[in-house]
Amino acid sequence: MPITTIAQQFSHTGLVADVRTLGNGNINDTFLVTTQAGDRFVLQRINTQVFRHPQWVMENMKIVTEHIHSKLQAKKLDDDRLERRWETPRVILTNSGADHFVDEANAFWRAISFIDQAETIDRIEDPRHAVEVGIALGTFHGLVGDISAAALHDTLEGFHLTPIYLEQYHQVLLNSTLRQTPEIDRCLQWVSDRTSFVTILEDAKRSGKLSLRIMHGDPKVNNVMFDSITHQAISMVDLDTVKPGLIHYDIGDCLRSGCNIMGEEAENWEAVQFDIGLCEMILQGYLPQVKGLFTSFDYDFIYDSIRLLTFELGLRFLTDHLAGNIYFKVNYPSHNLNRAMVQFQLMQSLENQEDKVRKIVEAHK
Ligand code: GN1
Ligand code: MG
Repeated sequence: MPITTIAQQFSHTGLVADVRTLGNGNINDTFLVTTQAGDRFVLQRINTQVFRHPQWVMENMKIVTEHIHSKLQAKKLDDDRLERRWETPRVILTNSGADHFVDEANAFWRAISFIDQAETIDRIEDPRHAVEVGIALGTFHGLVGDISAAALHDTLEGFHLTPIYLEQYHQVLLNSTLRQTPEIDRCLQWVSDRTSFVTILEDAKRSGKLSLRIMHGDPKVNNVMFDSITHQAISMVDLDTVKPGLIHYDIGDCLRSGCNIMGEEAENWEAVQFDIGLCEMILQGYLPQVKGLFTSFDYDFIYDSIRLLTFELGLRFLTDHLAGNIYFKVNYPSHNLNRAMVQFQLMQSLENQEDKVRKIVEAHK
């Protein structure tokens, strides 16, 4: 079925004029649809190998976006002058009122609103963006902080549970026939030196120090939208992974993404560094927004969460490389290996700056 026919299912304002690829997601396929009337929306094909229950993804997304939307509406009514622009993507139903469309090849499609007059960046180049990234994640956590974790489905079992990724890595390693190279050896060493800390967040969860909340699940820099004119953060997008979890997965993921100036796709991984100045700015944006939500333990685990999530993503890329690139999309055979090395190098640079990160957190308590 041509993609315009699929897009047409979600178009309420006339004929679809154009469909083009949008962004560079590693899992789903994303398109920008423009109608003849000039309206735009986002069309996505969900990777059902990863998201085994796409209906649950839609249910979570509807609960969260409706919750945020009604809060924003109430705030607008309360004081008709919102302090800053803030928007949430919203689910667009098909012409027959469904929240998704299954085509004849059994692919799962859904549409969401397009946020206009906004842009995304893959890496933080202007330090002013760093504070905004922190404000964005904090605003999001604040807006969803009163949804009970039990209200959402677990759409991706094991997502961000590092001990499970470590088990999968050991399994894959046993069966891998890949030739060992100096790069792979280096990665194996990076992992084996750190296996004892992989349970740190899960242990904190089990002992009640950290509790389940609603997390974004993928708050990397290019999932924050900035107003094209003011350059203020105005939305957190890519809500597929919104589900019960620790907000520390988000904190770690956001900082490992934001503090890597060279970006996840850097080719010369050896030059990658964790930028402590950006870390300070992101936390300076984030922490004031979550003051009301945070316990003293929440502060204590910030450093560990950055370290763990950086390690975890390196491990996930490495495992996928060893397994033959079955999870993340790749452009060349060693793409996931290179991505893994970027994360491990970033982690090592962060480890060398542990004291500084802890001091920044202390100062913002
Ligand atoms: C994947 O597809 P994308 O880019 O939104 C992944 C994230 C990783 C990210 C790394 C469901 O997200 O966990 O952090 O790649 N999403 C899933 O770029 O695995
Ligand atoms: Mg994502």
